[in-house]
Amino acid sequence: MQEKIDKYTAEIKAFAATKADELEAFRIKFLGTKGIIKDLFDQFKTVGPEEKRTFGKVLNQFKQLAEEKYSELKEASANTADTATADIDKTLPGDGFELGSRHPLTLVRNEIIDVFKRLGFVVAEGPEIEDDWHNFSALNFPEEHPARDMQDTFFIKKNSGTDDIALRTHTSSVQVRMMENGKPPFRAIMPGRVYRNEAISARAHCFFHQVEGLYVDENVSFADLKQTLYHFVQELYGEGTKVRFRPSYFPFTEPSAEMDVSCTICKGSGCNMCKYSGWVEILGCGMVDPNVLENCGIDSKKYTGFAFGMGIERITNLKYVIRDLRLFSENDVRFLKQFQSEII
Ligand code: 2NL
Repeated sequence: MQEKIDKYTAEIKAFAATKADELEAFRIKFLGTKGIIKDLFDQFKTVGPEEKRTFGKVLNQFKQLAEEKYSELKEASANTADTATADIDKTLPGDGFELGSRHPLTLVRNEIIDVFKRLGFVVAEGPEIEDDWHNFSALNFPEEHPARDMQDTFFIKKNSGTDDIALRTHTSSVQVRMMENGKPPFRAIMPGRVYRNEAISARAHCFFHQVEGLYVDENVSFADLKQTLYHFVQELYGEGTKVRFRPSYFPFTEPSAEMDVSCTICKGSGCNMCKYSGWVEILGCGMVDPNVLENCGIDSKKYTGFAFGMGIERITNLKYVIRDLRLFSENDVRFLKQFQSEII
């Protein structure tokens, strides 16, 4: 018995497994229910009292040695691991993760919305697929108006003129729906995507984004329009930005105007953003044509209103000096990640 113990003690001391299956074989051989230690203890039961005294201690020490060896190797293998994880260099820095960023059009749209919200305007949205009435007829477009033409409008269904279904060409259709379904006063802005059947280039796209605004109440005047839009420009481009109004024409407003701001890049001294004029056009506006109010069921003798519309792309180009409209829809991350990241 002593001989066996000596032999196994040497074997245990020399054992240095690194693989999990070798370690498991060790456990089964020495510590298993049919293992060597169990066997030795069984033999121990049969020896005389004299031998029991000497072997009792030796056997317990032997058992302890085997158990200690096993737990020591088990712990070591858990730390270094014996499989593929052994190849991982834990001193390397972890993978970073990048935050996304807001699309520049979203940033500018939100800025525009915020200014008007502070003035008490609400935000309204509507469908991108519209019927002729909401996109054209209610807005005083004559039957033969060129804007209805196939070249400008994406028609989904050509029925009989007034029954046509098309992608909306402006968000004015949302204002028509609002006026038809409610009662004045109205004070709302309508952001959204609109579509025009145009060839894509640096300066034109088949879709773009608009914010339109509408204010209808008793005694609303052109002075209210001018003051509201002047305030908007001070908020958006900073105090001291100049504005000027030029007469214009839209079927749905009378009188109509276009509004320019002093060039935000060169402050009016002349640069290629403003084509050396010192002024940049940013929106169209006017007093809502009485015909439009009547078409929407509003008494044009009692109520007047102003409306305006602007392209978000144009405002964004001016703010960030972007010269190619295609950048907005190509989703090139090198372009997108230059804008404010999302802060959660
Ligand atoms: C532009 C010009 C404009 C409007 C939009 C409007 C809507 C209703 C009644 C009257 Cl329901 N007007 N909207 C008015 C003037 C100009 O947009 O250049 N947009 C990009």
